Amino acid sequence: MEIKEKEILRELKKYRERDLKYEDGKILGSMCSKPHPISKKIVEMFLESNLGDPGLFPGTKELEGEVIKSIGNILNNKNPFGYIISGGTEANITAMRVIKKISRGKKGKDKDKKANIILPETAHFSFEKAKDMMDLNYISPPLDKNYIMDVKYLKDYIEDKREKHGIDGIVAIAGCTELGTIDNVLELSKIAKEHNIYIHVDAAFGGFVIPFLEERYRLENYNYEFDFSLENVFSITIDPHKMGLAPIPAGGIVFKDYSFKKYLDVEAPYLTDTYQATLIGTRTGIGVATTWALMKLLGSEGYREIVSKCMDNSYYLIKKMKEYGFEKVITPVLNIVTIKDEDPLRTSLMLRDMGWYVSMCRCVDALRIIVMPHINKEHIDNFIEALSQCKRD
Ligand code: EBR
Repeated sequence: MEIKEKEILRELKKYRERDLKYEDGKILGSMCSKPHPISKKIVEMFLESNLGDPGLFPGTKELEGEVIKSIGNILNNKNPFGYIISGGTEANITAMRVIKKISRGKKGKDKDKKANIILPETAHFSFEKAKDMMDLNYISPPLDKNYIMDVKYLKDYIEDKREKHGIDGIVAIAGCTELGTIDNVLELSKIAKEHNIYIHVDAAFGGFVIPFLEERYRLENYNYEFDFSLENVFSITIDPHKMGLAPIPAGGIVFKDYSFKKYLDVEAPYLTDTYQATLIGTRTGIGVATTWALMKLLGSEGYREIVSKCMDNSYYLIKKMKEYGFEKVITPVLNIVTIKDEDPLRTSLMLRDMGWYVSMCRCVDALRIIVMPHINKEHIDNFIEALSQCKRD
């Protein structure tokens, strides 16, 4: 038996060795990073936990409540309600489910009408999945010169009499996947308040960055506000498995308060709880425990240090780009750097042949580099050399 086990593990190792490693510094397009080392022990400790049946795991369930409280704290919410789930995709789908349910209630006899939701062009593709499942109608206003939703256009659109009663939700992004930009949630909140519209903020990436962004990295005249202190922000996606350094799976969905639970609950007669609200039934408590531990261990100060290092390296990359004659699309808002490129697909494939993994923007011809905690200045030096070699070839 023992020999068999050893053989199996050896076999597995061979597969695992073919994977890229974050510490090699070649993964430049990922929003995940090497999990914090404390995670290993916690994964083992919580291996069999299942929050799909919380009555059997009351300790883990209590931890989830505490984590949501801590996350609520960084999002300016004293009474948060939510879950640590599989990731940003599940979180966004969950929020769309709530908007759809509320809109059905409002539409009364027209309840089969689609929910109309304003969503930026640059929104993550998880919203496409929600649309397929729930038959939603998305309206995408143009982007302004800062690559965020054009608020003026949106205001006019909503105030247009024909549309006035038809908008059920607005999705704003705080840390856009492509460029790291933040929608002007402050202005959106004013419009939403006036017209009684639900705002969901997708801060899957930015949620563990913006609250810890030091003043010196904040751009002038840029609006960084995105949380529950703004009226009509009713839900926020915030993923510990991105900049929170937790291992996958650890996504987060947080609502303004407990009253939103009723839109999610389904009866679950054979569980220890009468209702289940999460999309996924059987779910591990590992994300809850690791997030709880990391928030305690690192605290605001620890996260601030991590974010500052990433921002510092982002500006270092910008400096190197300048030296080598590469242009940025925008000054980085968060730790995402964009490099203008006439043929980003070709360049990214060339880079891949040289062992570098970068990704591309959709809304502009550019490469995008996510300067995650596993990236250091030496990696950046080597990358810039490789990029300039691509351009010489
Ligand atoms: C990027 C996920 C990613 C992770 C990509 C690792 C490449 C990697 N983004 O190697 C936003 C703003 C996102 C996002 C994912 C999701 C979905 C939602 N919103 O379900 O955890 O940037 O993948 O998050 P997920």
